[in-house]
Amino acid sequence: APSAASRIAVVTGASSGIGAATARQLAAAGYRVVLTARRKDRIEALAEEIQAAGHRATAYPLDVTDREAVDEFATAFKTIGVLVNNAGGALGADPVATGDPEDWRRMYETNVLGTLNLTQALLPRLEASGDGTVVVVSSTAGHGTYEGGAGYVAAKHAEHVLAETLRLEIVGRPVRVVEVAPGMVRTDEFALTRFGGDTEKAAKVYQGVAEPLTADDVADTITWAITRPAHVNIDLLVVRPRAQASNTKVHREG
Ligand code: 8X3
Repeated sequence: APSAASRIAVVTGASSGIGAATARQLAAAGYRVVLTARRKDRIEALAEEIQAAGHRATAYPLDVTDREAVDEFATAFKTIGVLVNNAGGALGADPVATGDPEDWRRMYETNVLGTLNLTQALLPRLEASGDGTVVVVSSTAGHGTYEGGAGYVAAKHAEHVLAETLRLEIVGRPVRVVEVAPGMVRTDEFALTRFGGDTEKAAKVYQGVAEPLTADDVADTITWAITRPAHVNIDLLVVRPRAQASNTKVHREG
């Protein structure tokens, strides 16, 4: 069980997918989870669900790209045990030659600056807990590229660099920096958001793949890394479905 001082776990992007699954699992592991996302109704419903299961959860509507709001959010806590930087996602899958700069900008803002905002604002509280953990949910796109992926891949590489650099800079202080890099995960919204709500394009992402990862598979991994003893820092976990050997080598049936 987590120590008294490090009981709060903040999860961004907790309204769906990996964030929601991680919030459920951390709550079950004994953390008081603070759910953040823009969609108030979603996180409030999830907080109620977690409470009904006998665990502690609160919802706090937050846009991770709004630095003022993030700083205001931070003032609500004296100490925080865990920050899971999960908010983000992909927009578009166009080649560099024709990609929409607005998509690139938004991906950089949510994935990279969102992670920077929360990490900067909460780092003093994580340190004050005496045993803090920052998790960066990056992607296999943070570790290799693929055609049509450049905007997202660039943002995810930046998140990887943020995690690696932060770990160097704070060594000796009581905060771990963990990066979890998932490959193909089938969630309700990731592919749909990427393709602007186009269900056909979204379905193609997973077509013929016997078993992509689920949000719970990734949440398991995140929760495992967080619940290691305080002196054990899991730097990087790359997790893919068995049917995916690399960003571009995916086994499809039929
Ligand atoms: C998601 C993995 O392959 O769609 O982060 O970029 S991929």
